Amino acid sequence: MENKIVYIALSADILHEGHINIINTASKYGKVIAGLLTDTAISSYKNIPTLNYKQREIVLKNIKLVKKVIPQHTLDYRPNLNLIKPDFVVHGDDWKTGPQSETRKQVISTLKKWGGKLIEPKYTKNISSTAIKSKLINLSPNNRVSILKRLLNTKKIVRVLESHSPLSGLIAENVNIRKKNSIKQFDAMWSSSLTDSSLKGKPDNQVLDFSSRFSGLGDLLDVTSKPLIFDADNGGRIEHLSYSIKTLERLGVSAIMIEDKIGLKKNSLFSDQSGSKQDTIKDFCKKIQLIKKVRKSEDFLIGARIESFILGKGLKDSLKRASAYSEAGADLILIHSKEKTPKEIFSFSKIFRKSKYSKPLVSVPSTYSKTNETMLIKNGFQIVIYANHMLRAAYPAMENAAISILKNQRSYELENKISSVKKVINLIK
Ligand code: SPV
Ligand code: MG
Repeated sequence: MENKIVYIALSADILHEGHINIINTASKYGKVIAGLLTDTAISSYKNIPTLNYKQREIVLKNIKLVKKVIPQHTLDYRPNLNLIKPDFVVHGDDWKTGPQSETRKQVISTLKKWGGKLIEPKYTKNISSTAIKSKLINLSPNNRVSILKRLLNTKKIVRVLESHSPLSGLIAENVNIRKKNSIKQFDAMWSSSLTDSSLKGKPDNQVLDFSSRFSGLGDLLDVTSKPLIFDADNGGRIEHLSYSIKTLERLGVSAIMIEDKIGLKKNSLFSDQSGSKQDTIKDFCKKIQLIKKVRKSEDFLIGARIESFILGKGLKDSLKRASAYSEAGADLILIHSKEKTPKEIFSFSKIFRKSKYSKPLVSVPSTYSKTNETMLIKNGFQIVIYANHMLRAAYPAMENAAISILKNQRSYELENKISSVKKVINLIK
């Protein structure tokens, strides 16, 4: 077996005895080459790994029985198999059924081309990195903060869901749909001023102060692990901003989003924006520069939200502001719009993404909701925020339940439209 080559593929985020079993078995058949899944490959079917590629590579390279580590860029083994033509591939026998069975078939038929063989040791039961990680849900704030930046470097588009409570945060955390080998899920949460205010029965005009919103945020972050972007309206008074940044970073928030409006705040989706004023470029840049100066970590991102289209100022003004905000230190640019189509934001991205000030672009498709993620990616957007949908879904559901009880003078008619008591009791494990 001296000159034989054995290929194994793994994520190796948390190394456990299951991995060691595979590596040991593989080493009995020849020289072990490990295909280490890249962050992009991993995040196509589960959460982004805790350790990045470089960190995982160092660990794996220092395992005695692993002779070489190469990147595996997709879940598909075939590109690496065709490259190194191994005599053997070793994989646990758990992939004979389920979503990976197709990959298994591809491996067998590719190996056949040069007479290679698939070896399938018995899968080590009850152990997986994902299971270990779920026990470690209490991420340290530092770990959580940096995830958003890593996602931006890994995913075509970072998908963000509004979360106004710990319970809605758990939906953003856990809901996913699987399609063959890939998984679709939310990558991050949006703390919205609109839905935080509505939840408290107050208008979205900053009457709900940051202290109250931060304390709600603590509860949400207690039970979730995904990164969060905080909608800070216009950031409040510049004299108070450094205190807010300190709290947000301590809580583990990954980004602050500030908008360039001043005066009594009005929600941007109101058709009547009279009385709303835009900040001067100079003053808004001062806020960005201050955040840049006081933040502890460069992984805590500064989002600048441009309201030119909302206030009818047009493309030229929005581009001028984007360049200035980017130069002042914004890490993300949110170009907001309340049009029914993405025409104006796409005209913006077409020019801005080619400029030397280009930064990752954020879209909030509340009014142009026919626009899908593929179209946003094609037009240069890297973050999409579904900014209010959890609250908008909850409100009519609760209202309908109340109306049904009034109409029928009992709750029976509701039973199959709402969660069973048993389901609610078992909701929180
Ligand atoms: C929010 O969700 O509070 C926002 C987005 O700021 S918008 O409602 O479109 O202004
Ligand atoms: Mg808001």
